[in-house]
Amino acid sequence: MPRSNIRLIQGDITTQEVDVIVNAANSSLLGGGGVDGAIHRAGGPDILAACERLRETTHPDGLPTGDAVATTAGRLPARWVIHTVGPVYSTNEDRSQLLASCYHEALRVAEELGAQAIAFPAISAGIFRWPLDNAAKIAVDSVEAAGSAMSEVRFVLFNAEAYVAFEQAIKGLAGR
Ligand code: AR6
Repeated sequence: MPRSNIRLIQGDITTQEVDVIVNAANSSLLGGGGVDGAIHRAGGPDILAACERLRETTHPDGLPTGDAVATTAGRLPARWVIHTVGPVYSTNEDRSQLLASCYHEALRVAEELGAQAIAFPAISAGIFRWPLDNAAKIAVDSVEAAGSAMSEVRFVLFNAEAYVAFEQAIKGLAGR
């Protein structure tokens, strides 16, 4: 049976009232489109300022794919944004482990912060072109495998198609 701490929501991740929201960022940490753009717009300039400080201090070369790092959430209802960098989808190379690592690392950093509830978008499933059904399966399997003690792991899906893909992935867990 899947762990009961996984919850699916269709909506906008920037409005979620959780301790941590996860950003599908890029290695520069300096913003972009998709959910990254939405988080910086809604959260205001403090998030970018914190990312710039990371680039000047601990992350001069940027954030490697599959890693995660926390900043303030600025004006968002969450307390922290955890930025992670998903892999660009490739048909030549299996990058599934890097995508799984985004979920594991984000959960690890969230637990270090003492977070109880975290919200994830469908990392890599937009501009980075990962096929949705497979991105959903990797996301759900990774969270399940992490066995996080967090009270809630919420996937916030932007449209009905993504919601259904995650619903199917959870059914896949239940069938095992
Ligand atoms: N709330 C929840 N999900 C969203 C939102 C939102 N407000 N906006 C988009 N999504 P993407 P990636 C969904 O492209 O594929 C950026 O430029 C979207 O429908 O945001 O990891 C970064 O800087 C899709 O299902 O992230 C990187 O350069 C999912 O979020 C690059 O895009 C992820 O889509 C990262 O690409």
